[in-house]
Amino acid sequence: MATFFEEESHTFSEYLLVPGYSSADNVAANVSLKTPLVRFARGEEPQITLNVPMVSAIMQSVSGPKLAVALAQQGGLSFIYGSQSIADEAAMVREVKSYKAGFVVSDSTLTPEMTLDDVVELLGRTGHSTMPVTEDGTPHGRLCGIVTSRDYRLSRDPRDRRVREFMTPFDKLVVADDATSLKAANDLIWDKKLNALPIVGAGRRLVALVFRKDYDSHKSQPNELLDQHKRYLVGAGINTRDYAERVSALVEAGADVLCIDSSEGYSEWQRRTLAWVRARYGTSMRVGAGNVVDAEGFRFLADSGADFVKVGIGGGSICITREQKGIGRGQASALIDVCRARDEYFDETGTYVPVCSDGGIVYDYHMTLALAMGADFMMLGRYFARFDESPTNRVSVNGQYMKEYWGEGSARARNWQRYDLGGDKKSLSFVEGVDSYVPYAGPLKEGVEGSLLKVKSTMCNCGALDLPELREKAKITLVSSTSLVEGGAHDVVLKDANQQVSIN
Ligand code: RVP
Repeated sequence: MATFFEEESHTFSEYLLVPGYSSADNVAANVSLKTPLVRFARGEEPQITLNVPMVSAIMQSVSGPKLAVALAQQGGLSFIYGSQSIADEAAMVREVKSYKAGFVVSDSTLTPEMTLDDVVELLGRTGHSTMPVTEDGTPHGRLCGIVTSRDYRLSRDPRDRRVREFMTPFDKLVVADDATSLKAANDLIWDKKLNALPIVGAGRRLVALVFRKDYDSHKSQPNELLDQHKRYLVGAGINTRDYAERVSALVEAGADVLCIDSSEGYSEWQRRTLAWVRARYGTSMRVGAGNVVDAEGFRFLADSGADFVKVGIGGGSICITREQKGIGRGQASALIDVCRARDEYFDETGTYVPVCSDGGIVYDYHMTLALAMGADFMMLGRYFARFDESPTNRVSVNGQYMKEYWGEGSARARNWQRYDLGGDKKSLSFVEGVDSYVPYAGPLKEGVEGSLLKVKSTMCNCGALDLPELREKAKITLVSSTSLVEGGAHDVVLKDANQQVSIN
C-alpha cells in the first residue's frame, strides 16, 4: 500500500512566529545573517559562506550578470541560468568575474540611424537616460557619441529625428582609455563636471561608462561577497545531460559554485552528475543538487555528495507542476522535514549539508519563517525578477510599471533539461510554468536592505542575533484560516487602498 504522510502539508502563510525574550542587545545592527553555502565537517569552516542568506533562482528571467553583481554587492549569490548555450552561460560568468566596480557596461545603446522615438522607447524600457551611440548599436561597438536628456526636447523635436543629428558626437566628448583606474576616472568626472565618462579601448571601442554616483559604492556595501582576488562570487546552473562539457566551461570561466537545476532531484541522473563532478574536480568545485521535498530525498543527495540540497517542488510563483503532474508538497512542511533530516545527518556523520528553501517566498516574513524552520539560505525568483537588475524588460501595464517573469518550465523558456526524465527525448513535453508580470520594485539594493531589515527585526523579537540562534529559539505556531484574516487590516474602511501591505 502507498505511504501516507501523517500530517497535511503546509505553506509559509499558515505559520507565525511567537516572540521570545529580547535583551537590550537585540537590535538589528547586532544581527549577523552569515550562513554556510556548502557542506563542511564538524569543527571546520565551510569553503563558502554567504553574508546574507539569499541566492537568486536559476532562471532566464532572473539571474543574468547584472543581477549577479548587484546581489553579490549585498552579500548574496546568483546562479546564472543554464538554459542557454554553454558558451553564453560561460560568458555571463566571465562577465561577473571580470566586473570592475564602478565600470558599467551599458544596457541602453543606440545606433546613429535610430530616431528620437527609439530613444523614448528605450528610456521607458530601461529607465536609463545616458545612452551611448555605437556604430552597430552594441555595448562594445565603435563609439560615435552619447545621448542624454539634455540633447533633445520632446515638446519641440520631431520624433523621427535621427540620433546622429542630436547626439553629442565623439569629438566633443571627454573620454578615458581602458587603463584608467576608477579613482582617475572620478577625478576626471569632477574636473570636467561630467555626469558620465565613457571608457574607450582600441579602435574607439566602448568598454564601459563610469558614472559620478558610483564612486563610493564599495564603501556603502559592507556585505560584499568577494573571492580572494576581490572579484564577486557567482554560481551557475548545470543539468544532468551535458555536464561534461558545461561544467568544464563554467569552471574555466571562473564559476565559484554550481547547482544542478532540476524540478525533481531524487534521481539516478543527479547521482551520476554529482559523482562526475567530484571525480573530476574533488572538492575544488562545489555543486548543489535538488529539488527534493522529504527526508529520503535529502539523504539520497547528501550521500551522493551534494554540497547543498535544495527543497521545493511546485511552490514557485510561476510553477504549475502540482496542477500538471500532481507532485509536490507544501513548502513549509517539506522544509521542516528536510531540515530535520539534515540535523540527523550531521549528528550521525559529522558532515553538515546546508539546506536551501527554493520557491514560494511571497512576503518578507516568509523569509524569517524559512530561516527559523531551518533553511540555511533561500532561493528566490519572483522576488528578484522585480528589480531593475533582472534581465527582463520593464513594461507599462495599465499605467503601472511591471517586469516580465516567466518559469523555466514555460513555453517561453523551453528548459526541457530541467524537467528531463532521461531517455532519448530532448524537448519539453508539456509546460510546468507560466509567463507573467510582477510589479516593478526599483533597485535591488533598496529592496534587499528593506527586506533584511524586517528579517533582522523579527529575529530580535525572537531573541536571536544569528541564524543558528534563531533556529534554536524560534517558537512557531500554525494559524487557523480565521486568524489569517485577523493578520491583515480588518473591519475598517481603508482611506487609501494602497496602504494594504503590497506584496514585496
Ligand atoms: P518563486 O521565488 O516563488 O518565484 O520561485 C522560484 C522557483 O520556482 C525557482 O527557483 C524554481 O525552483 C521554480 N521554478 C522555476 N521555473 C519553474 C516553472 O516553470 N515551473 N519553477
